[in-house]
Amino acid sequence: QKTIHLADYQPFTHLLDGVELTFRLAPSATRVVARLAFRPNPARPGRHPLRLDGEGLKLLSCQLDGQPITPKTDKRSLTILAKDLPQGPFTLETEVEIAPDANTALEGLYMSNGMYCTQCEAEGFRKITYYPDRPDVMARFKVRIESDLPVLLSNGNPVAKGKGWAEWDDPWPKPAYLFALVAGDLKARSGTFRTFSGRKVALNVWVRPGDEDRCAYALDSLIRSMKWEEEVYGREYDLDVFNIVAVDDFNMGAMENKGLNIFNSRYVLASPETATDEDYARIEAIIAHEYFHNWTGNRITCRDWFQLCLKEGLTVFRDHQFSGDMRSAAVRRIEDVVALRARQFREDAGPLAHPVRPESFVEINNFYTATVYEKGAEVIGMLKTLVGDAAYKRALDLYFDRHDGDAATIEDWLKVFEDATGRDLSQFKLWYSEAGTPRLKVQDDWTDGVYTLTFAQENPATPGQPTKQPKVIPINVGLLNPNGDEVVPTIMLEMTRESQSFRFEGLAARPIPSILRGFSAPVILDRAVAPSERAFLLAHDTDPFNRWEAGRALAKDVMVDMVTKGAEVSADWLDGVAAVVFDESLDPAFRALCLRLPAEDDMAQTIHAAKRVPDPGRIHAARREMLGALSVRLGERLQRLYDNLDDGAPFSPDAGQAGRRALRIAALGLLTRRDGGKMASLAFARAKSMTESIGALSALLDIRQGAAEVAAFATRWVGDRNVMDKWYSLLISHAEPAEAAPLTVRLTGRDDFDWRNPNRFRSVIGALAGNHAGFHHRSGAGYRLVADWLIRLDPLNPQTAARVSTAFETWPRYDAARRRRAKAELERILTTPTLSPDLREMVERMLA
Ligand code: HT7
Ligand code: ZN
Repeated sequence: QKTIHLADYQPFTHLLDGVELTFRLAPSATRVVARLAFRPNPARPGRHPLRLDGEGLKLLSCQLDGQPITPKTDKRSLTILAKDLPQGPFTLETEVEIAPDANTALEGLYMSNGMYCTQCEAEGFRKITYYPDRPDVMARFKVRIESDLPVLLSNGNPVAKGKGWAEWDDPWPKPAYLFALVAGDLKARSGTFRTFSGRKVALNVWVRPGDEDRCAYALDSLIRSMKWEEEVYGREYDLDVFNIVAVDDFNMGAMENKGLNIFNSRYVLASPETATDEDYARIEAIIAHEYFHNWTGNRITCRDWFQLCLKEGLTVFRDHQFSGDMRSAAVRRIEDVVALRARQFREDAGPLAHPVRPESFVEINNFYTATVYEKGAEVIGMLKTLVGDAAYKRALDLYFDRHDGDAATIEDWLKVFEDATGRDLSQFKLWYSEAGTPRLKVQDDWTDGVYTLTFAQENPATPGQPTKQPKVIPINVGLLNPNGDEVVPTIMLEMTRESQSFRFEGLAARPIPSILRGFSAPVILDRAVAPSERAFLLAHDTDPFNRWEAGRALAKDVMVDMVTKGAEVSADWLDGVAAVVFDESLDPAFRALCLRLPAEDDMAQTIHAAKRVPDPGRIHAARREMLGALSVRLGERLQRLYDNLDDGAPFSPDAGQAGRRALRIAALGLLTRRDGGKMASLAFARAKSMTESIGALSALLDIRQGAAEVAAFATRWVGDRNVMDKWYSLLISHAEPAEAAPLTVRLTGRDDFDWRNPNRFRSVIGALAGNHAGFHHRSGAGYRLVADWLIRLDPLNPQTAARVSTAFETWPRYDAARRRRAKAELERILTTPTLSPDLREMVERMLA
């Protein structure tokens, strides 16, 4: 399969003035009639053939301006030669047959539990009909659906319906990737929203019968998202209806199809008994994310797939802002940075590193990555920090005014900021074109009453990019005096050179610096800091992110010393955490975060970045030892904390209650290390919510107890797919290193291990890949098992197989024996006959 390059972009040869689609639905023989009104594109002068994308289609008929023709077709396209095309506008009508019931890749039109649904991003529409399947070809769609199923949905507004049919009209021109169709026996939970200009919008969350009572939170999140976007961005919704549909078989989280968002059911359905607090927060964020795409993605879309970060980075940034406003902004920021480091820093440090705006790809589905999404959002956060809030608002208003209806580029986006602020952003643009996480070395000096901070940036080599240029880095800094008072409140230092110093005068004593407050740039801070200084910041920093960060850095220092030098758990860390955890003036959610230790993969990444070879077994043991020491250090006060955090109030998913539950569960986890599991068993039996059940089960599994509770959980939830996914992944992610692969083998033998379902595959095989010490066990059993399953899934669902294959992206970090084993598995995957281009591209990049 060939590589596509950004530099080769050309507009499409023709423009599309209108699209009329008729679907006659049948599981194994759906007929799709497409009437496409074309005219030559003045941006491509001269005469050109018309080449439409199409894959897996059976062409039944084709007419040009009403005359039957026989176009040239191959496996990927339909072509009409230039000499056979009129020089002006013309209409092409095709009829094709497709088989949604045989579509296991879940791309195009497919079936999930008897329901028809679509997934067209990025290039799925070509599996539905012949079409110029690229985001810069935008058109108005009219859709007719014929089926006996009771609910027939598509994009836009409903225009008419009768027995066995329905018609939809979308007044907003859109690219084909935003097309959607759903047909099924569905029930809705409905509401309404009045936009600020007075438009009444009917809202529906469609689910399988029986699930209606689990949609309230999704609907409420949607209404809050609509209101927030009006208030904060001044943007309102633009159709009469907004439909959300939950499906069980879905490759990703959700999809922002115009007026008809389709969701993985795990990000819609929630009740206190079935969803954890984390699920609630994620549902709120994903509902908001998809809704926000209506402006950032749909009204203004991408010119080509290289510009994916234009819609994804901005929409993630906006959903982070929204979640911060709905919940504690500080806690959300910490959680977002934890996720960024776990996924994006990991990607950026390995063979799959690529720029936020890649310059080439084989399979675009492989570029829906943490770099495009999360680093893309961080880049926008930096832009906002650099220009300030008021200028950001002006720039966004200009962006919406100038580009509404466009298929835009990163150049368009940056130009808007340049025009709104007068700044030159050519150096800033490097954040889009250069991969890798910059390392920021910091030194400080106190001489003659002048405090100087000197920063040096290192931009590491990444695949295909051996050398880099200095980037613009906004560094938010505050200074504290030795009493813990803030003597210099947060200021932004704008670093533009490879090395740069900033002076602070007028201070009475050498200050303690709080650097990179709020994580103002996605960089690795490299500064040798004494444990006492980290403990000081953990106790006093007024910036909540950096306060947490001080504790995290201290924990990492301790763990690195334990793993590499056999050191003991440090008292500085234990005392610092104890002070925060029992400080009643602090938000419980924040205290819970301070109790959480760095993940094992994060530790391996940290050790590798320090140019050492991580040992997964030792990291696992050190982490466990730290938890044991913490449990002893926090002592009896932990019990009081645990008891006092239960106020007996009825369940609410709000952030306040969720924070108290998080702290209570963290306390339970530590108490369980000392009581052999008595309290956790009791907590499991009395649990009033899924958060509490999972919290108690995790505590038990961590001390290798809980067999009865594990069985009881499975008996109770055996018929509930989403809850059983939690059960599978909980068991595997808590398995001991040597046990993880054998346990996975046993669980894959269960009748309900439906590996064709992406959620189930991820909750089992993905969970093994996420059990750091288990996946990287020196036996190689983890590598082998994951590779076996990737090979098995790939022919059915290449997208999900390719995504899960990133489990191997860190293989170069480890010792020679592990590297040899992992590499052998990757090479074995490559020898598989009929390997998909998706998985091949990933494996080849990982081996390069
Ligand atoms: N924009 C959506 C991306 C997406 C997707 C991409 C490839 C394959 C399947 C997919 N499902 C959804 C989701 C989003 O970012 O909002
Ligand atoms: Zn998105």
